[in-house]
Amino acid sequence: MSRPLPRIMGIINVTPDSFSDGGFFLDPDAALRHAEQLVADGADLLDVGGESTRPGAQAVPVEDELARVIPVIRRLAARVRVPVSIDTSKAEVARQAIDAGAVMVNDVTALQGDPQMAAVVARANVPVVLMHMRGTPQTMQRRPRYRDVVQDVRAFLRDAIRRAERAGISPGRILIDPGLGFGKTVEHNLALLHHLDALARLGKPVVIGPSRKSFIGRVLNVEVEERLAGTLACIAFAIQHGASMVRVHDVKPVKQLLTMWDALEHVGQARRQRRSRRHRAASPAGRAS
Ligand code: HH2
Repeated sequence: MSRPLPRIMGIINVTPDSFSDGGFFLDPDAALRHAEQLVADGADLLDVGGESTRPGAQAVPVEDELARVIPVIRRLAARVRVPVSIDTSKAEVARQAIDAGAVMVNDVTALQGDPQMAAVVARANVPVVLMHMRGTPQTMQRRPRYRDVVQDVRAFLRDAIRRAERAGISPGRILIDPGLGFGKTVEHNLALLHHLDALARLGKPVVIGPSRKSFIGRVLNVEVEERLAGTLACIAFAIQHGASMVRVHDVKPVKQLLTMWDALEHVGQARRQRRSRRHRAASPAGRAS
């Protein structure tokens, strides 16, 4: 049986300092034009963020984050036909974003960054992405160490799911994410992708965000603008290992990858079905029926 194809979450960074597209979409009109392009390219949903979480990024005051994301979310909710998610770890930003039309919360702190976040999500009854991060963006890349990265991240996400459900978030509204690049070495990121099935067995849809990240740059020895092929390889690998959603900057090539993948899956499935029909017809039991 083939799995459904992952959904494509297109990234809209309304920030001056994101690691790969900082400053491009600060103006709400530019953000809207970019969003429309991502939807035309095949995005199934859009993730709007107003605070960079790149290693070493400084925290943004709540008023600044609101001023960046709320006008954009309002416009997107009125103008684009796909759901909009808010990428924030602040409860007040999530609350106002939901009021402005966001229908999902993507929290890189897995509800631990703000004590009010779980209640905001539970009350609004919207889906939430719980992501693993070690430390904070300021500290996370200082000598990251794990006993066993896959088991440690799995245990963190299992506990995060329990906390979310205890806070009243509906079990069917929870997604999980290993947090590629968040407090991980190159080897940690590769191991998490390689063993994604172990996270998928927690029973929640798995989101992954490898897009243009530095572990790809380190493996291929390329700068940020040359990481598309590496991103696509991560996504192709993750599809086979249980990813349900991919968070990406370059929607068009990812959509092409998924469409091609689907065509290949279907041809294999149709061939298997034909062979098993022939096999049944040729067997004595099959002939008798
Ligand atoms: N990665 C980033 C931000 N948010 N959310 C989830 N669920 N998973 C991720 O892997 C993830 C995320 C970092 O990427 P980007 O938004 O492009 O950069 P920046 O944080 O510098 O804005």
